[in-house]
Amino acid sequence: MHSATHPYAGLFIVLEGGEGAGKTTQMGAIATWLEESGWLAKLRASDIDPPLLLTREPGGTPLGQGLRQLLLHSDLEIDPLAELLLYAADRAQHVATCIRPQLQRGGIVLCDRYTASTVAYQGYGRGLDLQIIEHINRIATGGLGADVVLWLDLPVGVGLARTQQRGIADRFEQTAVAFHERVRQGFMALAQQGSDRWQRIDAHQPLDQVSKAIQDCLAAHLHRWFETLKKRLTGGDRDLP
Ligand code: Z5A
Repeated sequence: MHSATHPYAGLFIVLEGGEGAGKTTQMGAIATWLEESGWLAKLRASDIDPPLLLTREPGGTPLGQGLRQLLLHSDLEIDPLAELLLYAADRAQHVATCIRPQLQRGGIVLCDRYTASTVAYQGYGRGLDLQIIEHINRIATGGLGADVVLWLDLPVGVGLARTQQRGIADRFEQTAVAFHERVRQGFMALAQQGSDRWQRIDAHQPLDQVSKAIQDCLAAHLHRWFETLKKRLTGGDRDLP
């Protein structure tokens, strides 16, 4: 499971999904659960500091915050290819300055959206060539993939109704429902590729049930990963497979 996605000692967890799926809410719940169930204390005891990095795309770095503002909240017209490259620039900076260093330290990264969002939104949503997207994703990440992808799935109408209650809509929330249906199909297609790293979570349930499903899934990964981490730390080897 672990060595196929990146060579580092840390654990890379990504939340994916359409609008209003509950990713931001569940990021907070996962962080609380990791603290309360003692996982972060175990990492601190192994001198991993910080034990957990909570981050997101776009906008996980100072450069990314500027790009996020342009991408989601400006009135500028953005061509789909330019949009793809701006997400790639955000990701390249994020991987280089935040994600990779945290994984090299042996810590956990919990990230709201990553490469699958580009496939779903720019590929299935905007209709850009999927091979080009895969290539650009590989360039931006240097091939660094997530260990666990939690896909929070729910009907498009339910997710959009949740976000509409918030008031001001961003660039994507103003887009037609058909676009969001294609995005969901994109996530579905990725999930159906059969990777054991992907886990579909039914996000159309009460909050605590979604949290419980996520915890059940993560617990198994965390136990396996921590056993490997301990061996690597004993061998003084955080960076190599
Ligand atoms: N994008 C892209 O096109 N290409 C890329 O490569 C990347 C991103 C990386 C990021 O915006 C946008 O960038 C995104 C895709 C595009 N599209 N948009 N918009 P963002 O980060 O601001 O938006 P988001 O990721 O979609 O976040 P969101 O709309 O806030 O959704 P969420 O984080 O998944 O949901 P939430 O904020 O946790 O919950 C939404 C509301 O629902 C909130 O009031 C909750 O209290 C409520 N909620 C949550 N869970 C439940 C349950 N279980 N029951 C009832 N109510 C719930």
